[in-house]
Amino acid sequence: MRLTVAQAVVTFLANQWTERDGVEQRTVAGCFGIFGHGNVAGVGQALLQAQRTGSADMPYHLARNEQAMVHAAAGYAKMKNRLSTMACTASIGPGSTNMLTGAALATANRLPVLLLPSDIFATRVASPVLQELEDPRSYDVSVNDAFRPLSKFFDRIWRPEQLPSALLAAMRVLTDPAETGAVTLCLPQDVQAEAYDFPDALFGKRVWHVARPVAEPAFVQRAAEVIRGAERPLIVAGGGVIYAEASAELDAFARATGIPVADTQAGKGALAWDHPNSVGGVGSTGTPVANRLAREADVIIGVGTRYSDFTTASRTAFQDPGVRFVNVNVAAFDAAKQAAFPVVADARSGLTALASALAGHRAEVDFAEEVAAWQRTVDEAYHLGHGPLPAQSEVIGAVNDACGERDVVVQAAGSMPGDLQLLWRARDPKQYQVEYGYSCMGYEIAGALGIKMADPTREVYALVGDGSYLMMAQEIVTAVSEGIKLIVVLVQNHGFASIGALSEQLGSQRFGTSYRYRDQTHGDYDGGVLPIDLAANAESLGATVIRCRTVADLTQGLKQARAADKLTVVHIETDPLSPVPSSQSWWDVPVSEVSTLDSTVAARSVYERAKRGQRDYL
Ligand SMILES: Cc1ncc(C[n+]2csc(CCOP(=O)(O)OP(=O)(O)O)c2C)c(N)n1
Ligand SMILES: [Mg+2]
Repeated sequence: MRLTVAQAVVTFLANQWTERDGVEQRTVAGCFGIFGHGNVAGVGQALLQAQRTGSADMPYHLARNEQAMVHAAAGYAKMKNRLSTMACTASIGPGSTNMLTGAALATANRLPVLLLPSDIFATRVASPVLQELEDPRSYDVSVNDAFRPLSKFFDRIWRPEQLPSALLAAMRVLTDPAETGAVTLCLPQDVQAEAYDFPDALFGKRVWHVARPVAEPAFVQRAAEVIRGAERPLIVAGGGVIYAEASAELDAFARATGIPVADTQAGKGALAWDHPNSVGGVGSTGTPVANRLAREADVIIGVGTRYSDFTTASRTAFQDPGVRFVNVNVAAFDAAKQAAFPVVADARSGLTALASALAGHRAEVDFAEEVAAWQRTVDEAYHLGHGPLPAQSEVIGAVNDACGERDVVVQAAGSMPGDLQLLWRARDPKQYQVEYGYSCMGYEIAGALGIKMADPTREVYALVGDGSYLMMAQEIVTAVSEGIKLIVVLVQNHGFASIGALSEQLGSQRFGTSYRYRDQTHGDYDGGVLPIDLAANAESLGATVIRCRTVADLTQGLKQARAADKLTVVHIETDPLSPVPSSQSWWDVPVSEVSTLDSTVAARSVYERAKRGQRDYL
């Protein structure tokens, strides 16, 4: 088939399917993009031709920022349990490098995204071309080489002959749950438009079967022995449980063994908040119940978790001197963490195997009363009656109350991920969509867009801080133009509540963390509040905006937003200093060892004391 390289890419992608448990879906369901001279006549022409002639089904979605479109693709993939994603085409130079942060986010979170950055001329006839960064050491280096460390597969198509093997490798990595992440195929702008006689077989329907790898029986037996010997075991449920759709197996395992289940940011919702074995988040932003159990546990059963520092409270969460780990993970890399007894398996097959190896075994761990007491604390935080401005915990409570069983909440950075991890009551495995692998400010609206595209049957609430909003709100325009309804809850607290609190705790006196006028006498940002109106800003982008002052207004506003049929922003101002219940945990953020500031010296001594609790889990 004589096609251009770009036409071949589009035709190929339209014929790739992913299958798991007998269900097939498109591996790459569509393409986000922003055109420039690097892709308008290559990939752009191919997408146009596909649409006009019906030769390939590859819907195109014009984004407003390349970083954001990768976030949308990542959100899409996360919502689809990594079984389907989107491609992203960008022009050469800045259009492509704008995708770097998105690539890192996808890979950090182990989410598949297919990136198609445009690249410099393969022929070099007119080099340097517009937006080419010349490297005097070599002509085959371009800015796109920056994608290499961020990608799980990277290739550059210098010649059309290279395309088939690159495409197959790209699909293999995208659909492998242990390997997946950002996959980057760089497309030089001249090669995109170059024709070649591609083999017909490249364009037939191809199905990528997603495995549920089964654990080695000997490894299951060893792990089961360790769990049988445990007196105070604790399960840590990570994102892998949700991606493997293993909630039913986790539920059965927990009920049969009586072992409490804590969750990570990616794993929240694996069990509903009111499941008899649920003890909430574990680690730096976990519940005091889960953290008490973690402190005393002699065996931790990590399922589908990569043990970020938030989960381990920077390796202070698990304090039993002999604590051992059993890790069920599809990736050997993660299964081996904390010198664990590894069970390299899909969460569903791994839990099933462990459950049968443990038949009849029960651990007697007591936590029900503590959980009940903790839930009273959550109720109080939801209804604090804080004034004059409401507390963030009340906003979270109001959104939680407004949410139906299947509604989705999206967040990524600021003080909200921690507060949500602590306080959110998840009722469905796909309800809690907090991106906390890369915790990227600006992910929220863009990610929510992809999440809603992945499942239009659910209401999607993007909770956005003012810092995140100012970084990346422009996909409101994309959502408006695509007719995609989102509910954006815009939480205005005039700066970084999160980093402000952290700064104060670490002796840095909230330096440079509030959005205020610079005071002309001492130079800090502690002058008056800035005359900005983010609600008006959202309105100017085409959103319907509801301005709320009180929690009662918010409840009313959320009801209205839920009933609306277009993107609605619910705006509320909160008190950045409002209290949140304590996690009774820690996070390692090093404080200056020497300082002439009393605040730093004091924080350093607190830091050194906390640091002594750090374990090596060897
Ligand atoms: C892209 C990016 N830059 C910087 C950070 C570091 N950071 C984490 S939270 C935060 C402030 C977030 O402010 P806002 O969205 O208003 O949330 P708040 O802390 O007020 O809840 C910053 C700067 C980040 N996570 N992502
Ligand atoms: Mg803020």
